[in-house]
Amino acid sequence: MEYKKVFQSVGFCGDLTAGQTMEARFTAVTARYVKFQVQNSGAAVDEIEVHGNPCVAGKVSITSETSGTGPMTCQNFASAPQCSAQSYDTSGNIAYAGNGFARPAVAKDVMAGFDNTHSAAHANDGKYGHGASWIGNSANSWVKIDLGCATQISSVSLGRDRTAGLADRGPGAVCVFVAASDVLAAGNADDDDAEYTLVFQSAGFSGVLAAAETLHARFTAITGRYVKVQVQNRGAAIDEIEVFGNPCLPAN
Ligand SMILES: [Ca+2]
Repeated sequence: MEYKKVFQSVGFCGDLTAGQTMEARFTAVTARYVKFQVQNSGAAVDEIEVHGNPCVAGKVSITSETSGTGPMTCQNFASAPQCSAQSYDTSGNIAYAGNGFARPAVAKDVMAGFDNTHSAAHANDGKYGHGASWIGNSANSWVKIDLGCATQISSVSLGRDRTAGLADRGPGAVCVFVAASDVLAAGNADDDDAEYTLVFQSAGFSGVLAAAETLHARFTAITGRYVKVQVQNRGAAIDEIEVFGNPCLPAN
């Protein structure tokens, strides 16, 4: 009575060759205990990985580790920290425009005179840092990302400068919305009120992100294709928006 079956490997032949991983995906469910049953006597499992929302004290949290993984590079501006850009581990980020599914982000607006250097596409280009950041041009500006498929989404993370160079241009209040359909175009918010569902508001967040800090927004898992992140402050800078949930799967 305690456990509910959420996955059965129908169609799986029962053999995993060296190097293979079996991924079992199912509709998100809230639970603490996970039970994994295998048919064969003596079956060997080298590791069980469970993906979902990590345990946290609340729905908004801030971490401050320097989390880039690649070499520090320089782009769009002449010198650091303005030009700093650094790649990071994008493997779990279903909003990364280089993952084969997600599209480059669009925005309500971009800081005047900086259309290229602080473009919307910088919000999901796989790089942290001011040199690879989006900056809006109005209060309550927004960024939208097409994930490329309808999928389960459960958290969003964003920062101002994860290379730890700058700490100005804080976002103020942050809201996250999810939609099943949208006309994804820069500046286009037609029908957003009807199409998008508010899934997160940053209650308890100061509105300021110190250098290297990341805001993690967690919410009840919801199925959607489009993610909209709205920031209160005019001129807020976001170096990258990461979305976590079930990845899109290649068509059979
Ligand atoms: Ca970026």
